[in-house]
Amino acid sequence: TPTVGLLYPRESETREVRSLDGIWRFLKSNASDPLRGVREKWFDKSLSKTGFNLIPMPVPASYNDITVDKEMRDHVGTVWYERTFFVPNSWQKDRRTWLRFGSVHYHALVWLNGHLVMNHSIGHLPFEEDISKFVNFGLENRVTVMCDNRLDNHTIPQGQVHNVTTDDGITQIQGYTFDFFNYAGIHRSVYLYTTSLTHIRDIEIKTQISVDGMGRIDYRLWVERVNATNGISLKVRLLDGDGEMVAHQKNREINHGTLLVPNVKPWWPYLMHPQPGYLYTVEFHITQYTPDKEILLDVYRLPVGIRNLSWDNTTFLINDLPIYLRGFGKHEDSDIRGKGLDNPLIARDFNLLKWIGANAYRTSHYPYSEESMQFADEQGILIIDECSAVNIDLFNPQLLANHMSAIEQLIHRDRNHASAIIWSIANEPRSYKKGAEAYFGAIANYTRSIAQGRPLTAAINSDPKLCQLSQFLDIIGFNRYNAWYQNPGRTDMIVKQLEEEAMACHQRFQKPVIMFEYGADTMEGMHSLPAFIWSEDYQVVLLNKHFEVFDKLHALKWFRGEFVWNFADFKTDQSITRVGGNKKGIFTRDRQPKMVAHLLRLRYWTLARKL
Ligand code: GCB
Repeated sequence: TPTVGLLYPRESETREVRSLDGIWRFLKSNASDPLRGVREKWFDKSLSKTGFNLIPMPVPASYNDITVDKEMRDHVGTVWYERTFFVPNSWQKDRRTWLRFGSVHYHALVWLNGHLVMNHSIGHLPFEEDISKFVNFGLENRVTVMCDNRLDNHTIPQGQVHNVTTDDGITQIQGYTFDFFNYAGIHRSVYLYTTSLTHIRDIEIKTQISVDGMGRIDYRLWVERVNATNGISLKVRLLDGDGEMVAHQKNREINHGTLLVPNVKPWWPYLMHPQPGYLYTVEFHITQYTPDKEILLDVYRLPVGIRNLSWDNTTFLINDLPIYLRGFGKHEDSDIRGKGLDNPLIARDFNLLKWIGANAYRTSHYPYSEESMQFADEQGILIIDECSAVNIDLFNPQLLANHMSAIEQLIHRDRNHASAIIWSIANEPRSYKKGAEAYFGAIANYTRSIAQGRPLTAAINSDPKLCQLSQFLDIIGFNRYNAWYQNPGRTDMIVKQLEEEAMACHQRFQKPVIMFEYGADTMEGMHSLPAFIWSEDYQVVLLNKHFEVFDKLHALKWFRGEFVWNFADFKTDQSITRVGGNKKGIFTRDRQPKMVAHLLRLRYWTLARKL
């Protein structure tokens, strides 16, 4: 089912936005009885009435690393959040009040003043509801959230909860096969906002540039109209980067239209043009005309980059020029806040991307924050936009439905971003297994039906001879850890092997190929000459060997990009292959360069100048 609430909340003449971020009250329920709070209706009153100890918890943030309690870090099951807030009386008459969560991982139930108002699964994506009928205007209101982090065979991604016997008795643990820590909580901002009764619910735009330099924006609007709104009309204005109006339209047709922009300034990726990330603003005004007056009902402004995207069996073009991607796999991950939205971190990451000369990253292995997508639009960083289907394995109909929903919500949220250029439908699924072909045939068909002019990819580690998924893709992404998981220590076994692997991907499927993952765990400060695994020197040698292959492949045209794993070190579950987390970062977890960053910087800048 298509979801709504994916339009980013923005202030305007007709919209007010209030943040509910800050310190909430928090309660961890007992792992052995995760649904006790639902049974006992903890949402009916303040959580303080439960008699349990409440602790202060920052929102947005993962709750796992905020305390010094191991049980909090490793908690499996539900937690409860609550806060109070006021809604002004001025929001009541002829208006609606919306409550919106940027992301709660994994499953969320939300009550307002004791009424269940939202039920959402799959973290990393926003959801909202019109809460007007439950709001106490001019008085205090209470929002209660129950968040459940359990993953099972039907969740995206999958996981399995099982019992283990400890010295203190039986307890539940969450198993999963992906290596990043299953952080949970209210991960992104919570907003309260108001609109008129008649207002814009959703917008979809498509852009194009013709050979004569004419830009074109086709828009569709979903306007929620309320009874008395006869005589409403739509005014659309397009403003350039300096706020000057360059196109406009006024019509009674409020559902769709087209704007033409002569001498358009295209949206270009970073280092492909002196002015990358050029954005226009489309301004939508909904007005009601009555015999004696004109009433402004709604205004929404959407930043828009105008660009062309095209591809064929060997290449991928932006504004009709072939592009080679220089990038990273990333994570939303940092000390203390885990996966919590962190604007300073986003800003720092974009500064590092620009410093190193990258032009792209993949949102491995789930949709990243809307704020980061806005940064990418503004800086001209290309996004391979991945849904949260990492390592899926046991294919079943309910998983398929949830996977489709994850893709629908992702595309719906990100379709208006110029930076989003490719949809990634999965990372390292067990695509060699029985059932994978029917499953991914269905996923690919569905994604293509809503793909909004973008190609489909996936990050694949199955042998191309056995992979049942690649046949459905437009661009083949592959992950390989030569001289790390395969032949550790043998940097002399990279070149031939990798070349053969890349060729095999292309030969079997006849599509453009991108390397989405390669790399080596590296302890910052550890040195060894000759290079020895885990040392900074080893990471340098390993990357250099890969570059040799990339240069050869690139001459073959169909090789369209290189993404090193990972941008920065990140937290994982506890295992003997991880020292405090995954250390394949080019930067440390606190975003300082390892030695290899300087090598990569030289390469990415050289490529940017050459290609
Ligand atoms: C992979 C996964 C990625 C891991 C990486 C590693 O293949 O896609 O999530 O972090 O390997 O370092 O093991």
